[in-house]
Amino acid sequence: MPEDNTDHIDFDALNRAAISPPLVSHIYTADPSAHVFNGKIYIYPSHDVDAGDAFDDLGSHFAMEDYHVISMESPGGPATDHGVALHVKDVPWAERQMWAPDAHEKDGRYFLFFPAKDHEGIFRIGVAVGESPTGPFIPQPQAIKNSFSIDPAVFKDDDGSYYMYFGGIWGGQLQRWRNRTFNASQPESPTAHLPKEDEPALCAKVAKLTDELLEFAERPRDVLILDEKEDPLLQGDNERRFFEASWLHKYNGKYYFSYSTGDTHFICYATGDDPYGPFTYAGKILNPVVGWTSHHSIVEFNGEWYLFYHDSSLSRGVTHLRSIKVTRLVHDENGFIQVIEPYGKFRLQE
Ligand code: FUB
Repeated sequence: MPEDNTDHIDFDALNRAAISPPLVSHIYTADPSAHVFNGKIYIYPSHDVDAGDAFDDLGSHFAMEDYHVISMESPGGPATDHGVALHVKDVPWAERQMWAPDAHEKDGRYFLFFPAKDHEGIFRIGVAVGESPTGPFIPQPQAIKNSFSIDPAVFKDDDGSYYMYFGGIWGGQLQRWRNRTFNASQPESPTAHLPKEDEPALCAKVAKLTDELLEFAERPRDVLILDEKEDPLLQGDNERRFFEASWLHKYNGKYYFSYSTGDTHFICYATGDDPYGPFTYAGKILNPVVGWTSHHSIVEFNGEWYLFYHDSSLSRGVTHLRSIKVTRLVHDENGFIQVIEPYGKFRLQE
Protein backbone atom coordinates (compact mmCIF):
# COMPACT_ATOMS: atom_id res chain seq x y z
CA MET A 1 0.00 0.00 0.00
CA PRO A 2 1.89 3.07 -1.19
CA GLU A 3 2.06 6.20 0.89
CA ASP A 4 -0.27 8.91 -0.29
CA ASN A 5 1.06 12.04 -1.87
CA THR A 6 -0.79 14.58 0.25
CA ASP A 7 1.47 17.59 -0.36
CA HIS A 8 -1.26 19.30 -2.38
CA ILE A 9 -3.94 19.07 0.33
CA ASP A 10 -4.87 22.12 2.40
CA PHE A 11 -5.56 20.21 5.64
CA ASP A 12 -6.96 23.21 7.50
CA ALA A 13 -9.61 23.70 4.82
CA LEU A 14 -10.24 19.96 4.58
CA ASN A 15 -10.73 19.58 8.34
CA ARG A 16 -13.11 22.55 8.39
CA ALA A 17 -15.16 20.97 5.61
CA ALA A 18 -15.12 17.41 7.02
CA ILE A 19 -18.61 16.06 7.74
CA SER A 20 -17.38 14.45 10.99
CA PRO A 21 -14.60 15.24 13.43
CA PRO A 22 -12.45 12.33 14.68
CA LEU A 23 -14.44 10.54 17.39
CA VAL A 24 -11.31 10.35 19.55
CA SER A 25 -8.08 12.27 19.13
CA HIS A 26 -5.88 11.01 22.01
CA ILE A 27 -5.04 7.86 20.03
CA TYR A 28 -5.25 6.92 16.34
CA THR A 29 -8.03 4.51 15.46
CA ALA A 30 -9.26 2.89 12.22
CA ASP A 31 -11.50 0.23 10.70
CA PRO A 32 -14.47 0.95 13.01
CA SER A 33 -16.87 -1.97 13.46
CA ALA A 34 -19.87 -0.54 15.30
CA HIS A 35 -22.67 -2.44 17.05
CA VAL A 36 -25.51 -1.55 19.37
CA PHE A 37 -25.47 -3.63 22.55
CA ASN A 38 -27.93 -2.88 25.40
CA GLY A 39 -29.00 0.37 23.71
CA LYS A 40 -25.47 1.80 23.47
CA ILE A 41 -23.00 2.07 20.58
CA TYR A 42 -19.78 0.08 20.90
CA ILE A 43 -17.04 0.55 18.32
CA TYR A 44 -14.33 -2.04 17.75
CA PRO A 45 -11.54 -0.29 15.83
CA SER A 46 -7.93 -1.01 14.98
CA HIS A 47 -5.53 0.96 17.20
CA ASP A 48 -3.06 2.63 14.84
CA VAL A 49 0.51 3.27 16.01
CA ASP A 50 3.71 4.40 14.37
CA ALA A 51 5.98 1.43 14.99
CA GLY A 52 8.59 2.76 12.59
CA ASP A 53 8.06 0.08 9.93
CA ALA A 54 8.76 1.28 6.40
CA PHE A 55 5.86 1.74 3.99
CA ASP A 56 5.39 -1.10 1.53
CA ASP A 57 2.65 -2.50 -0.69
CA LEU A 58 1.99 -5.32 1.77
CA GLY A 59 0.98 -2.92 4.55
CA SER A 60 3.92 -3.68 6.89
CA HIS A 61 3.56 -0.16 8.28
CA PHE A 62 0.21 -1.22 9.79
CA ALA A 63 1.98 -2.72 12.81
CA MET A 64 -0.78 -2.53 15.39
CA GLU A 65 -0.38 -4.39 18.71
CA ASP A 66 -3.64 -4.10 20.62
CA TYR A 67 -7.34 -3.21 20.58
CA HIS A 68 -9.29 -0.56 22.49
CA VAL A 69 -13.10 -0.48 22.60
CA ILE A 70 -14.80 2.91 22.17
CA SER A 71 -18.39 3.54 23.31
CA MET A 72 -20.92 6.30 22.64
CA GLU A 73 -24.37 6.94 24.09
CA SER A 74 -25.42 8.34 20.69
CA PRO A 75 -23.71 9.19 17.39
CA GLY A 76 -23.35 12.92 18.14
CA GLY A 77 -22.20 12.46 21.72
CA PRO A 78 -18.80 12.05 23.36
CA ALA A 79 -16.80 8.87 22.79
CA THR A 80 -15.26 6.94 25.68
CA ASP A 81 -12.09 4.88 25.33
CA HIS A 82 -12.25 1.82 27.60
CA GLY A 83 -8.52 1.08 27.37
CA VAL A 84 -6.71 -2.03 26.19
CA ALA A 85 -9.16 -4.89 25.61
CA LEU A 86 -6.69 -7.35 24.07
CA HIS A 87 -2.93 -7.23 23.39
CA VAL A 88 -1.04 -9.34 20.86
CA LYS A 89 1.37 -10.54 23.56
CA ASP A 90 -1.57 -12.36 25.19
CA VAL A 91 -2.54 -14.24 22.03
CA PRO A 92 -0.50 -17.47 21.86
CA TRP A 93 -0.91 -18.04 18.11
CA ALA A 94 -0.40 -14.43 16.96
CA GLU A 95 2.82 -12.54 16.38
CA ARG A 96 2.00 -9.13 14.89
CA GLN A 97 -0.29 -6.83 12.91
CA MET A 98 -3.59 -6.76 14.80
CA TRP A 99 -5.68 -5.51 11.86
CA ALA A 100 -9.39 -4.70 11.55
CA PRO A 101 -11.51 -6.50 14.19
CA ASP A 102 -15.22 -6.98 14.79
CA ALA A 103 -17.29 -8.18 17.75
CA HIS A 104 -20.67 -9.70 18.53
CA GLU A 105 -22.80 -10.74 21.45
CA LYS A 106 -24.46 -14.05 22.23
CA ASP A 107 -26.26 -15.06 25.44
CA GLY A 108 -24.68 -12.20 27.40
CA ARG A 109 -21.10 -12.98 26.33
CA TYR A 110 -19.06 -10.88 23.93
CA PHE A 111 -16.81 -12.18 21.19
CA LEU A 112 -13.97 -10.19 19.64
CA PHE A 113 -12.95 -11.47 16.20
CA PHE A 114 -9.57 -10.29 14.95
CA PRO A 115 -6.94 -11.00 12.29
CA ALA A 116 -3.23 -11.15 12.99
CA LYS A 117 -0.15 -12.71 11.45
CA ASP A 118 0.83 -16.01 13.05
CA HIS A 119 4.41 -17.06 13.76
CA GLU A 120 4.83 -18.08 10.09
CA GLY A 121 3.75 -14.65 8.83
CA ILE A 122 0.34 -15.94 7.66
CA PHE A 123 -2.81 -13.97 8.48
CA ARG A 124 -5.33 -15.97 10.54
CA ILE A 125 -8.51 -14.93 12.33
CA GLY A 126 -8.91 -15.48 16.06
CA VAL A 127 -11.64 -15.13 18.67
CA ALA A 128 -11.41 -13.75 22.20
CA VAL A 129 -14.27 -13.92 24.71
CA GLY A 130 -15.36 -11.45 27.37
CA GLU A 131 -18.16 -10.86 29.86
CA SER A 132 -18.56 -7.20 28.91
CA PRO A 133 -18.75 -5.40 25.52
CA THR A 134 -15.63 -3.47 26.52
CA GLY A 135 -13.59 -6.54 27.42
CA PRO A 136 -11.12 -7.59 28.61
CA PHE A 137 -11.25 -10.45 26.10
CA ILE A 138 -9.57 -13.80 26.71
CA PRO A 139 -8.20 -15.24 23.46
CA GLN A 140 -8.70 -18.81 22.36
CA PRO A 141 -5.32 -20.59 22.30
CA GLN A 142 -5.55 -21.27 18.55
CA ALA A 143 -6.88 -19.27 15.62
CA ILE A 144 -10.18 -20.38 14.07
CA LYS A 145 -9.51 -23.65 12.23
CA ASN A 146 -9.19 -23.12 8.46
CA SER A 147 -9.27 -19.33 8.86
CA PHE A 148 -7.14 -17.13 6.67
CA SER A 149 -6.75 -13.53 5.45
CA ILE A 150 -8.13 -10.46 7.24
CA ASP A 151 -11.04 -8.16 8.12
CA PRO A 152 -13.65 -10.37 9.83
CA ALA A 153 -17.15 -8.91 10.03
CA VAL A 154 -19.81 -10.90 11.87
CA PHE A 155 -23.49 -10.55 11.00
CA LYS A 156 -26.35 -11.99 13.07
CA ASP A 157 -29.38 -12.86 10.95
CA ASP A 158 -32.98 -12.71 12.17
CA ASP A 159 -33.05 -16.51 12.66
CA GLY A 160 -30.15 -16.29 15.15
CA SER A 161 -27.46 -17.58 12.76
CA TYR A 162 -24.10 -15.79 12.79
CA TYR A 163 -22.04 -15.44 9.62
CA MET A 164 -18.46 -14.25 9.27
CA TYR A 165 -17.51 -12.30 6.14
CA PHE A 166 -13.78 -11.83 5.63
CA GLY A 167 -10.83 -11.47 3.27
CA GLY A 168 -8.60 -8.88 1.72
CA ILE A 169 -6.27 -8.91 -1.29
CA TRP A 170 -2.66 -7.58 -1.54
CA GLY A 171 -1.33 -7.36 2.07
CA GLY A 172 -4.39 -9.30 3.27
CA GLN A 173 -3.06 -12.39 1.42
CA LEU A 174 -6.42 -13.58 0.00
CA GLN A 175 -4.79 -14.14 -3.40
CA ARG A 176 -2.48 -16.71 -1.85
CA TRP A 177 -5.43 -18.97 -0.90
CA ARG A 178 -6.86 -19.61 -4.37
CA ASN A 179 -6.26 -23.36 -4.07
CA ARG A 180 -7.34 -23.79 -0.44
CA THR A 181 -3.75 -23.92 0.88
CA PHE A 182 -1.37 -21.01 1.40
CA ASN A 183 0.69 -20.42 -1.73
CA ALA A 184 4.05 -19.33 -0.34
CA SER A 185 5.76 -19.10 -3.72
CA GLN A 186 7.64 -15.95 -4.64
CA PRO A 187 7.44 -13.15 -5.55
CA GLU A 188 5.95 -11.56 -2.45
CA SER A 189 4.55 -8.72 -4.58
CA PRO A 190 0.97 -7.91 -3.51
CA THR A 191 -0.32 -8.32 -7.05
CA ALA A 192 1.32 -11.67 -7.77
CA HIS A 193 -1.10 -14.62 -7.56
CA LEU A 194 -4.12 -12.46 -8.47
CA PRO A 195 -6.45 -13.45 -11.34
CA LYS A 196 -5.79 -11.72 -14.66
CA GLU A 197 -7.63 -8.44 -15.28
CA ASP A 198 -10.21 -10.10 -17.58
CA GLU A 199 -10.90 -12.98 -15.18
CA PRO A 200 -13.55 -12.99 -12.41
CA ALA A 201 -12.38 -10.99 -9.40
CA LEU A 202 -11.33 -12.69 -6.20
CA CYS A 203 -14.27 -12.89 -3.83
CA ALA A 204 -14.60 -12.13 -0.14
CA LYS A 205 -15.49 -15.22 1.89
CA VAL A 206 -18.44 -16.08 4.13
CA ALA A 207 -18.86 -18.91 6.63
CA LYS A 208 -21.57 -19.65 9.17
CA LEU A 209 -20.19 -19.84 12.71
CA THR A 210 -20.78 -22.69 15.16
CA ASP A 211 -23.25 -22.18 18.03
CA GLU A 212 -20.39 -21.25 20.38
CA LEU A 213 -19.13 -18.66 17.84
CA LEU A 214 -15.63 -20.09 18.19
CA GLU A 215 -15.19 -21.93 14.85
CA PHE A 216 -16.46 -22.05 11.27
CA ALA A 217 -19.42 -24.41 10.96
CA GLU A 218 -18.62 -24.94 7.28
CA ARG A 219 -15.99 -24.39 4.64
CA PRO A 220 -15.90 -20.69 3.67
CA ARG A 221 -17.79 -19.87 0.46
CA ASP A 222 -17.26 -17.13 -2.13
CA VAL A 223 -19.22 -13.87 -1.77
CA LEU A 224 -20.02 -13.45 -5.44
CA ILE A 225 -20.66 -9.93 -6.75
CA LEU A 226 -22.43 -9.70 -10.12
CA ASP A 227 -22.68 -6.80 -12.52
CA GLU A 228 -25.88 -5.53 -14.20
CA LYS A 229 -25.69 -8.42 -16.73
CA GLU A 230 -25.39 -10.96 -13.89
CA ASP A 231 -21.75 -11.64 -14.78
CA PRO A 232 -19.16 -11.74 -12.00
CA LEU A 233 -17.23 -8.49 -11.60
CA LEU A 234 -13.79 -8.79 -13.17
CA GLN A 235 -10.45 -8.40 -11.43
CA GLY A 236 -9.64 -5.43 -13.66
CA ASP A 237 -12.81 -3.60 -12.61
CA ASN A 238 -10.90 -1.75 -9.89
CA GLU A 239 -13.65 0.78 -9.18
CA ARG A 240 -16.16 -1.95 -8.28
CA ARG A 241 -14.43 -5.21 -7.39
CA PHE A 242 -13.87 -6.39 -3.81
CA PHE A 243 -10.54 -5.51 -2.17
CA GLU A 244 -11.09 -5.69 1.66
CA ALA A 245 -13.29 -4.39 4.53
CA SER A 246 -16.39 -6.62 4.29
CA TRP A 247 -19.58 -5.59 6.09
CA LEU A 248 -23.12 -6.97 5.98
CA HIS A 249 -26.31 -5.24 7.02
CA LYS A 250 -29.96 -6.01 6.37
CA TYR A 251 -32.48 -3.36 5.34
CA ASN A 252 -36.11 -4.02 4.45
CA GLY A 253 -35.42 -7.75 4.11
CA LYS A 254 -32.49 -7.28 1.67
CA TYR A 255 -28.89 -8.18 2.45
CA TYR A 256 -26.37 -5.40 1.77
CA PHE A 257 -22.74 -6.51 1.36
CA SER A 258 -20.42 -3.48 1.50
CA TYR A 259 -16.65 -3.34 1.06
CA SER A 260 -13.64 -1.26 0.07
CA THR A 261 -12.27 -1.19 -3.47
CA GLY A 262 -8.76 -0.64 -2.07
CA ASP A 263 -6.59 0.94 -4.74
CA THR A 264 -9.50 3.05 -6.03
CA HIS A 265 -10.46 4.02 -2.46
CA PHE A 266 -14.28 3.67 -2.60
CA ILE A 267 -16.69 2.04 -0.18
CA CYS A 268 -19.23 0.27 -2.41
CA TYR A 269 -22.11 -2.12 -1.91
CA ALA A 270 -24.03 -4.93 -3.56
CA THR A 271 -27.41 -6.34 -2.59
CA GLY A 272 -28.93 -9.82 -2.51
CA ASP A 273 -31.68 -12.01 -1.12
CA ASP A 274 -29.56 -14.46 0.85
CA PRO A 275 -26.68 -13.99 3.33
CA TYR A 276 -24.53 -16.18 1.07
CA GLY A 277 -25.32 -14.07 -1.99
CA PRO A 278 -25.00 -13.77 -4.87
CA PHE A 279 -25.00 -9.98 -4.59
CA THR A 280 -25.56 -7.51 -7.39
CA TYR A 281 -23.41 -4.41 -7.50
CA ALA A 282 -25.54 -1.41 -6.49
CA GLY A 283 -23.23 1.61 -6.19
CA LYS A 284 -20.88 3.67 -4.08
CA ILE A 285 -21.45 4.61 -0.45
CA LEU A 286 -18.40 6.72 0.42
CA ASN A 287 -16.10 8.68 -1.88
CA PRO A 288 -12.35 8.57 -1.17
CA VAL A 289 -11.04 9.84 2.15
CA VAL A 290 -7.59 11.17 3.01
CA GLY A 291 -5.23 8.22 3.40
CA TRP A 292 -4.84 5.14 1.24
CA THR A 293 -7.31 2.87 3.04
CA SER A 294 -11.05 3.14 3.52
CA HIS A 295 -12.96 0.90 5.92
CA HIS A 296 -16.38 1.22 7.45
CA SER A 297 -19.37 -0.31 9.19
CA ILE A 298 -23.09 0.38 8.93
CA VAL A 299 -25.40 0.24 11.94
CA GLU A 300 -28.96 1.21 12.87
CA PHE A 301 -29.45 3.20 16.06
CA ASN A 302 -32.83 4.50 17.25
CA GLY A 303 -34.35 4.10 13.78
CA GLU A 304 -31.57 5.97 11.90
CA TRP A 305 -28.70 4.44 9.95
CA TYR A 306 -25.06 5.46 10.42
CA LEU A 307 -21.81 4.95 8.55
CA PHE A 308 -18.73 4.61 10.72
CA TYR A 309 -15.55 5.16 8.70
CA HIS A 310 -12.02 6.51 9.04
CA ASP A 311 -9.58 8.91 7.45
CA SER A 312 -6.09 10.30 7.99
CA SER A 313 -7.11 13.93 8.42
CA LEU A 314 -5.94 14.28 12.05
CA SER A 315 -2.46 13.01 11.16
CA ARG A 316 -2.51 15.30 8.11
CA GLY A 317 -2.30 12.46 5.64
CA VAL A 318 -0.21 9.76 7.32
CA THR A 319 -1.79 6.67 5.85
CA HIS A 320 -1.26 4.36 8.87
CA LEU A 321 -2.38 6.96 11.47
CA ARG A 322 -6.13 7.16 11.02
CA SER A 323 -9.14 8.40 12.99
CA ILE A 324 -12.62 6.94 13.22
CA LYS A 325 -15.60 9.10 12.26
CA VAL A 326 -19.38 8.78 11.88
CA THR A 327 -22.10 10.23 9.67
CA ARG A 328 -25.75 9.55 8.80
CA LEU A 329 -26.42 7.05 6.02
CA VAL A 330 -29.63 7.25 4.00
CA HIS A 331 -31.38 4.49 2.06
CA ASP A 332 -33.66 6.11 -0.53
CA GLU A 333 -37.22 4.96 -1.25
CA ASN A 334 -35.88 2.28 -3.62
CA GLY A 335 -33.36 1.00 -1.09
CA PHE A 336 -30.33 2.62 -2.76
CA ILE A 337 -27.80 4.25 -0.45
CA GLN A 338 -27.08 7.94 -1.03
CA VAL A 339 -23.40 8.58 -1.82
CA ILE A 340 -21.53 10.32 1.01
CA GLU A 341 -18.96 13.07 0.35
CA PRO A 342 -16.60 12.94 3.35
CA TYR A 343 -15.61 16.62 3.03
CA GLY A 344 -18.83 18.11 1.67
CA LYS A 345 -18.02 20.39 -1.26
CA PHE A 346 -14.26 20.24 -0.57
CA ARG A 347 -12.69 17.93 -3.16
CA LEU A 348 -9.55 15.86 -2.78
CA GLN A 349 -7.54 16.47 -5.93
CA GLU A 350 -4.66 14.54 -7.42
O1 FUB B 1 -5.94 -1.50 9.37
C1 FUB B 1 -5.20 -2.41 8.60
C2 FUB B 1 -5.89 -2.69 7.31
O2 FUB B 1 -6.07 -1.50 6.58
C3 FUB B 1 -7.28 -3.25 7.45
O3 FUB B 1 -7.33 -4.58 7.84
C4 FUB B 1 -7.80 -2.95 6.10
O4 FUB B 1 -9.17 -3.10 5.95
C5 FUB B 1 -7.32 -1.53 5.91
O5 FUB B 1 -8.18 -0.61 6.51
